[in-house]
Amino acid sequence: MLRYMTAGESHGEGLVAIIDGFPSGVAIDTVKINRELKRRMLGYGRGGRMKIEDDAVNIMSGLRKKRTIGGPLALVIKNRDSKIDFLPSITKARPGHADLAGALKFNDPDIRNVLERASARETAARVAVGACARILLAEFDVDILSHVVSIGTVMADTSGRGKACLAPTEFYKIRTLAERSDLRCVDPKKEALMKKEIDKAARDGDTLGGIAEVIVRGLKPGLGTYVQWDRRLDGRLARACMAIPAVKGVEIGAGFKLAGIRGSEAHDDIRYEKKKGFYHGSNNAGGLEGGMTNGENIILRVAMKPIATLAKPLQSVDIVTKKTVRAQVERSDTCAVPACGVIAEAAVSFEIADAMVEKFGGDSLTEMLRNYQGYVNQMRDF
Ligand code: EPS
Repeated sequence: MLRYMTAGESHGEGLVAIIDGFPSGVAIDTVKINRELKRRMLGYGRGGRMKIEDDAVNIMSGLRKKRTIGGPLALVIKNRDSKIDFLPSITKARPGHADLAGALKFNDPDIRNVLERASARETAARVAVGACARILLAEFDVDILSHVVSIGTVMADTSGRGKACLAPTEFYKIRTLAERSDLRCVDPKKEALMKKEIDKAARDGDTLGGIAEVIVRGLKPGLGTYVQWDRRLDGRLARACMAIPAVKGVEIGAGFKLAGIRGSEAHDDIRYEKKKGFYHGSNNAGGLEGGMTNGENIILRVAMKPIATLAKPLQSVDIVTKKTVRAQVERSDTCAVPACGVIAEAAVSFEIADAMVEKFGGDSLTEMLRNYQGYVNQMRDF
């Protein structure tokens, strides 16, 4: 199966990821990976670090003549800001960050050693991994987008979502609008209000969270499985997205709303047309039923809490002197919800690629495509 690990500190030499189990024969264009890395760096409300870095990947293994050969892919992203050994110690724990629990866990009174690895900088490596997964998924016409649904109290107008299945044209329209927007938001009026809210939070020395939505199209039914709890794709996606720094909630399809409506309203009726095959009349399930894809778009939302580093810091304790202090102030972002959406795209891409490898065999792309086509034919003749 596909798996990966990352290494690296926020101000160390760089970030490293190793992907194991990637099929052979896939053309990997680093331009595509770098494009994803750049998307992660963007967004209104980002801090000073993003002006310093120019994230780009170097692939050190697993490729020959720009094609995968079946061995592990080793990805390296260099940090420009790499002064880790010269940074001062920190003892004033920031509420909401890993600082206090990390210092206690690793028995280390210098929070610097905690935050260097706990920093969301590590997500650059996850995005590079997700970009490789995305290149694999493109071979099967699977496509993925994210857009920002809310920042603070400002909600974009996404009414109608879930009522009907997204037509491909609508998918690409959402993507075009999101890519054009500073906040990855498809609603320009609400985007303007979101920017105002971010400006106000910055003036107040405060931070803001929000919600980003990921949509995946082009999926066949039957990825993932209900036969064992830990192989359910909904659970795998939720875990991967919940593991993004600052994410406190993951919702699939109509999610929490489903708890308050009747079954007759909640479930997506099943239809059949010779040309289309089986499909659903709506998509409250967010493309997942019984822990498997059901052939509709996957729709998933991540709720990001406000960034924990505040310019006007909260009350805390100095972990060495035990005195009441104001928390450490570090360079940080006012709002990183657009980046969180891009990271969620990467997390989702990886989990879906893993499920594809699981279903269609992962040694070579040729084998996967043959098995995929066989499955498509099997469903056509069902
Ligand atoms: C980030 C890099 C970090 C932060 C931010 C995200 O760099 P630095 O600490 O040098 O400014 O800007 O991390 C956090 C907000 C956090 O809480 O960890 C990045 O590359 O995304």
